[in-house]
Amino acid sequence: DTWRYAFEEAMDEVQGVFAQKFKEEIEANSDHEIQLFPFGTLGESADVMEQAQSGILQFVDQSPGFTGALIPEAQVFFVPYLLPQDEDQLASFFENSVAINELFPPLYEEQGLKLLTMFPEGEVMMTTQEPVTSPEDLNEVKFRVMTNPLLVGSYQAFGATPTPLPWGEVYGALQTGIIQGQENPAFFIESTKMYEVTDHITRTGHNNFTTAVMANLDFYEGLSEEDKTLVQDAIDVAFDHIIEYQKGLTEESLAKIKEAKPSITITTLTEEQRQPFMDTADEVEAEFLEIGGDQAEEILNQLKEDLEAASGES
Ligand code: 6CS
Repeated sequence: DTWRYAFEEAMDEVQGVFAQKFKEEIEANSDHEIQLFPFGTLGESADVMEQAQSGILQFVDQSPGFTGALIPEAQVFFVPYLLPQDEDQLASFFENSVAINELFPPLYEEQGLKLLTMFPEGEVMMTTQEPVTSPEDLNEVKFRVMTNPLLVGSYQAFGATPTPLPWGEVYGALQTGIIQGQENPAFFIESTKMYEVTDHITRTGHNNFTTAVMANLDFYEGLSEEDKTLVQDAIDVAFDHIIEYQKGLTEESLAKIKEAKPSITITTLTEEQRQPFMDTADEVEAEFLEIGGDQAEEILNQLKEDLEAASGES
């Protein structure tokens, strides 16, 4: 039989590399086949999620940037400066987190989804048409964010005018001036040529992109024990692969951007310049506790504990 797996990126982008590894493992170890659907083949993230919930798709990769609209607790990933940038610490956190491995799965199940894994996709950077060194520089800047209420709140706190849009509209909106900025990891800024329609990259260090791989719950529960193990093992192999694959990717991607567009500026904000952005974290955290669902507080506290544990291990 054939299992359908959709993701929000192209085949050679991070989610695609993960999906290809998953497919390779499943097909090498069983008679099942995986059919991959990259971004653009089945609609926007919101459309794809409906297909996964209804069982048209067996697997889906969707980041909390979109799932946060469905599962309010998943918005926790948009409290600024919560996640570290250290790659080893992040990998250990995602692998061992009690919040991710125990608290989130029942919340995804309520939406008909079996949460299989979450993994990091890299440091999130702002790309804008004017330079940004302080929140004042974001004043009046229409800044595209994923359709996640807390991410909207976070950019409001940063002083920008957040504009939630599905991914497919971002390039055109920057080109026509409807928006003047967006955020994403370096590999994605490079592969989707965001540098063609923005002139400045700013490393504020406020987040690392998180994504999640899920199965349709009824499909997953209908699998034999053997197939469940097959799926879990393939997820574990793909997780290790994607962590390894991303080593050095941020710097390589920035170098490619600089080569393609020498006039682009890439600015890493100093601790002092970051401070006013960091100062918004408490306010955004408070907003999360308001809008993050019944388990917001439990998830936030557990996540902080898990991060603390991961910082000790790496
Ligand atoms: O900004 C976005 O919407 C997209 N960013 C990434 C890194 N992956 C998929 C997502 O749709």
